[in-house]
Amino acid sequence: MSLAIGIIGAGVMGADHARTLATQVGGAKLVAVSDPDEARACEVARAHEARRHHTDGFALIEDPAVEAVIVASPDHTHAGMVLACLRAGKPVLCEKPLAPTMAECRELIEAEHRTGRRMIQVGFMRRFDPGYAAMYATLSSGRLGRPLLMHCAHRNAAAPGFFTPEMSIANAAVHEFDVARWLLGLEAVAVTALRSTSKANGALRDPILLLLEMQNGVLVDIEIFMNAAYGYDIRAELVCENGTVELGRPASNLVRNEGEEARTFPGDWRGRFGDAYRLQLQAWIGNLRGKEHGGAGALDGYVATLIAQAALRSLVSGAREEISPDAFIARTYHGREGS
Ligand code: ISE
Repeated sequence: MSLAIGIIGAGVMGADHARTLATQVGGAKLVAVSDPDEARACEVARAHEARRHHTDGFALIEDPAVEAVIVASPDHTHAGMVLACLRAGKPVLCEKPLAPTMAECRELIEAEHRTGRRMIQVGFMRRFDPGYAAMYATLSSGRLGRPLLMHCAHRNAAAPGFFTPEMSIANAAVHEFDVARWLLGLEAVAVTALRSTSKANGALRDPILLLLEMQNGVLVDIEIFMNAAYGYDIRAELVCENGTVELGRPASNLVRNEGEEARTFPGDWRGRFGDAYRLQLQAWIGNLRGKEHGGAGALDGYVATLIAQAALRSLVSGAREEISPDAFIARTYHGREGS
């Protein structure tokens, strides 16, 4: 029997998840879509033969036809939607960030803890990208020795007009925070945001350079450039004791013409990470069926927001900001309640 999935949000990511789920993932069926814009909800539902649509995400969660939920609504709505899923006993795959504030992330972790099982997966899809997975395997093989540095670049062709410096960090850089923690198996202990000459108009500081200090003295530098103009380009290189490993580019054809040789860049993350989104959805369905396929959990969402908050403080202060995992994590995850 296919699992009946509802998607909250019929914007760029909601529509993309709907398409991937309906056309490339087994064991699940899209049954409902919600969006405050009814025409949009209806269009995405109809395109993938989902029979139900709602204008309210909470109504979709309560819909008896829906067994599990994908949350792809605007970032500030995530916490309320995820909490409602937990209350309704429905597992949820929430787009990143899990929530923009620490208080909301804590509330979600506690609510999940009370259910006694894993209910939340966070959409850090890069963990499923074949390129990052190959980097992980190379590092794990031990042949490169210990990691020393990681270089990351995160470039978008053009940010939407509503993008703020907060979003460059809380919406974009969080992917880098998560993938660095996951690849290196280390936690971040401090972050410094360095200001550069800004290309962007208004308040958006762009590009931003972040320096993450990880445990064991490993350093991670991260360029976030939301208006890089030429295309969507994600880079990563691990520098280790005995060599380096660099993230490959997904196959794109090499065109030779008029004395030039050129490759194309995808316009945005849907083209670049199509495989990762598909594999993430398939793994989530596997998890729901009791087969462990991993993926980021609520604690990973919490830590990404913890680092993002410190990076935002640093962007304002210009100073190095320490990241101290608070007592909350220890209490919740290491059974030290009350100690
Ligand atoms: C966007 O929201 C994403 O999730 C993309 O993966 C990221 O690369 C992009 O910068 C974000 O704006």
